[in-house]
Amino acid sequence: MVQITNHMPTAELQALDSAHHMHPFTHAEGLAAKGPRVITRASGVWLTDSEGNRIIDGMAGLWCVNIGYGREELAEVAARQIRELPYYNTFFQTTHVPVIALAAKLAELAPGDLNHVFFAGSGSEANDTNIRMVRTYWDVKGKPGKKIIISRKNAYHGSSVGSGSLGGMSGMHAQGGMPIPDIYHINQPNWWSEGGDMTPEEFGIARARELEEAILHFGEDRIAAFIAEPVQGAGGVIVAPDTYWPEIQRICDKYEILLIADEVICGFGRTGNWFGSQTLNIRPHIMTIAKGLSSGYQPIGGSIVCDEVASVIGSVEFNHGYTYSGHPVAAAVALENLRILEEENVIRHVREVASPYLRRKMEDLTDHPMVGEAKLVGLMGSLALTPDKDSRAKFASEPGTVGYICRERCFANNLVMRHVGDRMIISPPLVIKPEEIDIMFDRARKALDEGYAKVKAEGLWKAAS
Ligand code: PXG
Repeated sequence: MVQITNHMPTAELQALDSAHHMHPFTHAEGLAAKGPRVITRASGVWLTDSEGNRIIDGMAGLWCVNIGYGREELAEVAARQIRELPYYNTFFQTTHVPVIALAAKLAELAPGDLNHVFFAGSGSEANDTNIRMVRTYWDVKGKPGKKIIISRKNAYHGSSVGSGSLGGMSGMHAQGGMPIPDIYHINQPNWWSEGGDMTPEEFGIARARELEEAILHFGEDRIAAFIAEPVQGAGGVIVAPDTYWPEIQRICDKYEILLIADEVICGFGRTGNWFGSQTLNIRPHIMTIAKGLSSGYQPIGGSIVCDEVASVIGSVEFNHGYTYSGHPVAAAVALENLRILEEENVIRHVREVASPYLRRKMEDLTDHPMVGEAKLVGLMGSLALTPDKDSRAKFASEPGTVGYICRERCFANNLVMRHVGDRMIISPPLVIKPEEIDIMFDRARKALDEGYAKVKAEGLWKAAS
């Protein structure tokens, strides 16, 4: 077999990649024509590619590398665990020390009586667990009619058939027979794009009331749960108006339904607290976790479940689980990651240093002709691009055209900053320092200037009518 290494020429790696590797959410022919960037190593907030470029990672990988790259301690823990016990399952009346320790630590960190953890290999798997768990909960409680899970348009909850159905991404639903039955989507609290003439406060209430309307429409006896991200991530870092979550909480309290907070992105410090539910004052029955749980060093996810739901589920045999539920190496690495987040006060750094600094830099950027709203919670931010700030106009071009141009300019300037439609997304490792935020924003401004010039040159500086 040919030895494939970091030292092969980029073009050869790209050719092999195109020949054999199917990428997620990718138009393969387009990528093959262009060639993917080959990332070879990383340290702190910096990536290196096969051409030797140093790229600043404004996305923490995929919203997950919270403690930054290259932490030796995690490598040590993984190696030690592989030597001691690389794998054992948690199915047949067995357990092991890493999974016990991680579950106990999560119960300590999670708010309220969220004291029980069902592990999975990813956020998608965890949300599939949640679908089965909440429906089983109501079955056991003698209310089998309660099956419908209410979610939101433009939410992201994963890519498996179940979690992709919970998500509200129309492009995903168009492929492969989704959504599954008994999932219903209400509108998202995206004031900038959908708020019309309402104030953000009015709009927040109006969008929250859609939950109540849906409950009344189907009947409380048919609704199992409501699921939402505290701050929508993949949908474009949509921060709900201040009035939204209190109203959602009121509605969930009033009717007998379970509240699932999908903390896959918001969890583990991203919003300036351990969980987004704490930042937004939400009291969920179940939290979905993944990503920052291990800072992405190992694939691991799970559901943190409240006493009541765990006790009802515990009264029957719950026929559910994954080979890698509570994988010992992933659990040990996650535990070490939590130790670092805690002992190095990373979340306090987010709240007191990095987030206020990033906020100033983002607000400075709103003087750019293309940048409308700047939104930030903790270290999760977005910039809305618009041809007319006053009217919050959309571009006349296909949504995402301008965002893509700007993302390409970021990439060319060795900055990873993504676009979702015509919003630019920022979600750096939580350990980012002010001087690194400066570098990120020097590059971002340059990229936006170049993007703006290109948008004008291509005749795209036009508002939709
Ligand atoms: N819930 C939320 C809130 C997520 O953001 C998942 C669940 C699914 O997790 P897994 O581990 O199965 O991927 C996610 C994942 C993007 C992007 O383009 C975001 C995610 C995944 C892939 C791409 O922003 N989030």
